[in-house]
Amino acid sequence: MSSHAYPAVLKGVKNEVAYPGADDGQIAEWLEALDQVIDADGPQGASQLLLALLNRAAQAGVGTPLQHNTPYINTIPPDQEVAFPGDRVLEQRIESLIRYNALAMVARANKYDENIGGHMSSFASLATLLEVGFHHFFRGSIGDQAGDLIYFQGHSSPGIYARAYLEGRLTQQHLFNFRHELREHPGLSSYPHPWLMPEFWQFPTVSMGLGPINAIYQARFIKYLENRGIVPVSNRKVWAFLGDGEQDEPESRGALTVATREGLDNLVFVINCNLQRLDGPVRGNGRIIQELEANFLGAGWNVIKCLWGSNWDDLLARDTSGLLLRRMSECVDGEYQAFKALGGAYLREHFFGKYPELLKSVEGISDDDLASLSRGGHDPVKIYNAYKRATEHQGAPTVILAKTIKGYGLGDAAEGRNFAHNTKKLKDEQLAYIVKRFEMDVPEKKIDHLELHHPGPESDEIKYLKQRREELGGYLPSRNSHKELAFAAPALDIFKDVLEGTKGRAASTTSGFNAVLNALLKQKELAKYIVPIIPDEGRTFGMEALFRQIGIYASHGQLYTPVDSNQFLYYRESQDGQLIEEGITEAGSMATFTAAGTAYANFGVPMIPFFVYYSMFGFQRVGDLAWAFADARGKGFMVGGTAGRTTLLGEGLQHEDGHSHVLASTIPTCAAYDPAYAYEIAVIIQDGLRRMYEAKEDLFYYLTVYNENYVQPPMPNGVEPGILKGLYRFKPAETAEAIVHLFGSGPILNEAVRAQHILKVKYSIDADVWSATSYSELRRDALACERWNRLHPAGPSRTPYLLQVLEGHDGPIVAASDYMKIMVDGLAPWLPGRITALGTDGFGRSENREYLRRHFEVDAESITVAAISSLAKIQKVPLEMVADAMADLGVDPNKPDAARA
Ligand SMILES: Cc1ncc(C[n+]2csc(CCOP(=O)(O)OP(=O)(O)O)c2C)c(N)n1
Ligand SMILES: [Mg+2]
Repeated sequence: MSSHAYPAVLKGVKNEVAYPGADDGQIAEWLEALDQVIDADGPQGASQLLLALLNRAAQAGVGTPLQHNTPYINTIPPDQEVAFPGDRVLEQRIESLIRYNALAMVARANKYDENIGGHMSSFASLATLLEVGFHHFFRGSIGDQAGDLIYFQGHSSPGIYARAYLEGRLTQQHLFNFRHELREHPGLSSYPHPWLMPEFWQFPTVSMGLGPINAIYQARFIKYLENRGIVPVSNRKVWAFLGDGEQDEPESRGALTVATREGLDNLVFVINCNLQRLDGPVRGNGRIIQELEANFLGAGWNVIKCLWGSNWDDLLARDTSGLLLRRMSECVDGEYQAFKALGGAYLREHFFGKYPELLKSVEGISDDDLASLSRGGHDPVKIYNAYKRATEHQGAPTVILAKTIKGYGLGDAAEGRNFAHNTKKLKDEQLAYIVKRFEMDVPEKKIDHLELHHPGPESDEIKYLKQRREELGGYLPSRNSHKELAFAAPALDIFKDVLEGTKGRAASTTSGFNAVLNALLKQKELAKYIVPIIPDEGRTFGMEALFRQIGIYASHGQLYTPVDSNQFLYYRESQDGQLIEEGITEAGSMATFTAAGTAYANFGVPMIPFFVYYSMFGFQRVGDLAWAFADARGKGFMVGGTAGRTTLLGEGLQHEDGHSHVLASTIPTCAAYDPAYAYEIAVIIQDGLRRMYEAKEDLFYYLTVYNENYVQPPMPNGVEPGILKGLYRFKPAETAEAIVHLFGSGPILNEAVRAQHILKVKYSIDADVWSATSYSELRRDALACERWNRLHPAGPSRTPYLLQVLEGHDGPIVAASDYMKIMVDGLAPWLPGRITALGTDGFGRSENREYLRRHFEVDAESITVAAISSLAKIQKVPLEMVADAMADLGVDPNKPDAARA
């Protein structure tokens, strides 16, 4: 007799994949032989035999049938389970308390503040999956032990708060103020937001799909830090609790093979397969668990299905006909949802009733007992075993597909119902139902008033819960902002070469940026913290010297002799490589940027990421990841290369970026700069390091760098504050007081300088040229001053930097950049009627810079005409001069408007 868990199932199932005309007898013989091997040698031996058979078939030219699904039962058979090590009774009581408090918190919030929101059903399905982790697996950071990093399903936050309340980390007041963040006693944020609760939440997850991709790259980043010797090797895990509906996001599944390629056995995904998303079933007509299994197996993950609770074990063991397994496998998720929602009698009739023999097998079981047949994700024994296997698995990441019920325990009103997701209020009797259902001991008065229930610090439950967490290293989630961790920013003069300019040689700001990066890489203390991240375009940005110099990170080292090994700058991959060549994935690069940019909090090491990419494929491509980066209080530099709609020549509409600065300006902690010259970059990066890592401000930077070559001038004296604040006078009119001012950003500053010359030589007009390094910083400062003045009308009033620096410089302003006009227009309220914006609104074209700049009217000639036109408007020059200048400079007044072309 086999010692295996589901022998009857294995032996009884007919061969459903047989081809027409297959010899049933022959197949039966083979199956029997296999059964014997399983009996004799166990699953390991059988698995070897199957592999050998597949190899033989392949040698004989037989196309081997690929099957990326296992039967619809638990991956771990009962006889391979270990005993549950905890006190099940106490753990159940603790879980019930958490369920109760989470519900009371959300219901209370909605009772007193209609539509304030909150979710009940997601956590209800996730509770046991989390609790087994909290009691037995999730390690905190303590002493030498590196804690686990946990990505919680965002909308399960009520349960996490309820647990922290039992732990004594959050007070009743906190929970009463759930979703009341702006009151006298600020409460709890809706979802995991480190920005809002910096000592608590570590990872923003609620935007579907960001948790999974960030978790994968986080696990990879741990290996990177370990391989580079920056943190000690540990067995800390990254856990990601995810929704089954969430798996439809491309970010959820798009990076699965990264995890196998990198051998991330420090990563565990737990997918809460409650078969539902917000509106209805995830795959009403199919089986999401089987779909995910195939997907993850195909990507090389270790897949553990945890589908059925222990009370199915016996039924499965008795399934001599194989009909139960067949029935389990053939039902679609829409049916499973109904089986749970509609009760035991329905289950009997529609599930077991499909086959008379199957129906017979449950004859002696009451409807109530049928209804209580549980799912794997609600059974601590099954979950414990799945987690144990997952954490012991080596060489590959693990996904646990846990079958659960949305709204579990909430009763008929929510369990498995399509509207479960939006259940926020409880009917009067519902909380009482839950108390009864989970056999809790909560005073009726508390239930009636939606009061929380804490059994007191001396209760068995709280003592047990605290002891478990103590043994595992402390409470989670917990974010350590490492406020004590800081380093002194290097002095500006380490960038001496850059500050001196290129002395007549033409070079781009991209190469200026590279020079800055190189100078940083020469800093003894700081160099090791730098993490350059590139999604494949390193050569485009002239960064290939770094390949050899600091090496490309490769977890396996370099297993081949690179084709260019005879060259000095060969493609050097190494296990301790510093540069991350992410491949063509901006989302993946952004996830690495996030892991690196928050390493100061998660690992206590102040990593300094530089994410260098094609600016067009930045914010508009991965904007939500950038938003989450800011929420996570990420630090670092995003560097948008090949910037500028007219500066990136030839590439056309999909490549030429004229709006990433608009998008960058929407992120509150992003300081965005559009520098014209290399010395500006040096000043911005030096100050960025000071602010982020010395002064410990939570912000990050966006810089655009361009590929146009021109002479990089030396830094004029005393311009540093202006560079940082966003504007300084770069080249004053030479002979007389200027009557018009030209602002320029990026390479368009050179066009302004050329316009200054044309204005003087051809029209005897004196103009000042200003470098506008950041319209968004100028506007933020002006808005802050205006707000202050509005709220403090009695004064003294504050003057925006913009007006301070323009003091005494009257006359119209023409502001031109390679970005949209709206950047400039943001300053209009403080310069009424004074400023004309020239920018690159509209779709790009494949052309050279000369034509592109004329098309978008940001070339010197267009700037000149705009300057004369604005002077004519205030009668400083005769009106005819405008038409004359247009004719003279070849600016066609009837040409199409680029904004709409
Ligand atoms: C990118 C994004 N789109 C939409 C939403 C809104 N939303 C919140 S929860 C949810 C359903 C989640 O379903 P699932 O992942 O299955 O989680 P469950 O609650 O069932 O555990 C949706 C669509 C979101 N949070 N993020
Ligand atoms: Mg779901």
